[in-house]
Amino acid sequence: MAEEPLLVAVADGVATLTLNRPERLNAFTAALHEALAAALERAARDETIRAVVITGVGRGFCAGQDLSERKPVPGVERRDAGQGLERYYNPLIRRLRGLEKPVIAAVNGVAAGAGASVALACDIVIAANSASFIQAFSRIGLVLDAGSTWFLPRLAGSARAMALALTGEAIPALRAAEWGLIWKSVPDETLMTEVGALATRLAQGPTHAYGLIKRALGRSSINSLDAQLNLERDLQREAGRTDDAREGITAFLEKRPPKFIGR
Ligand code: T3D
Repeated sequence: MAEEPLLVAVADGVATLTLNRPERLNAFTAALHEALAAALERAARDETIRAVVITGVGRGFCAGQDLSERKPVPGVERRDAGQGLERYYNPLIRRLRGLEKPVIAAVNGVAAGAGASVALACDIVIAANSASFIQAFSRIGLVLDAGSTWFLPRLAGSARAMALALTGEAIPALRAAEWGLIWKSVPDETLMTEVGALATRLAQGPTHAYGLIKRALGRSSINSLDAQLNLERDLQREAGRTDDAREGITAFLEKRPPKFIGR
């Protein structure tokens, strides 16, 4: 039987989604996209899942689109390279950003092309020191996609974004952290322990409030300050009505750790 392209494990409120095509540095095929979409939809629906981790098997995190699925055929009309974005990548990035639960990318190795975009679309990115990020698109005559033209300048600034995009140079995890592209870079051997501890902590947190925080920060880059102040007011109203806000404040006043239920 063929190996599953995605391994899914759920424990202690954390869904760990592991891209499993190590011989191709976990490059995306249609089958991998479909498995990942199903796993993220389940994570959105299932109340017992309160945090998601995305990582890869082997020495790569993800090398973007599997180019063997895009082999040009001589004499055949050139394919529509926007089709894969419309069908798979754009819904994936929207799913990651729209999931109202924390998503952590545990970048275990090279993240290239849309693999780098997917990492940057996650809420918190922790990379192994040996990992790297490559805007590989221009190396093969394509344009940055899967959100990279949106994430890169916002995270790294426009000068760095432009140089990374045009040169396709690899940026090591440590520098990516220094530049604010990712949250942090850690020794390879501690990556999964650190990510596991963080994911477990987040899975015990105020999930509903986390979702609202994601929504607010997601809107901040397009909203005026005025609009953002109004949004914060509205979201705070919603957060303030949750069981978790009641518990958080009570626990603080009683000088004990809060016990959040995610609602
Ligand atoms: O059409 C649409 O849907 C548009 C959407 C596009 C989205 C995109 O992501 S476009 C960008 C696609 N990705 C790339 O261009 C990256 C291609 N890979 C590389 O440049 C290199 O593999 C890396 C720089 C990432 C790593 O280099 P290295 O030297 O560490 O590893 P390697 O030897 O190149 O790769 C190991 C194997 O994985 C190798 O296979 P082999 O020779 O052992 O049989 C290699 O061919 C394979 N591999 C790596 N990336 C891909 C891949 N096979 C298919 N597709 C890949 N993307």
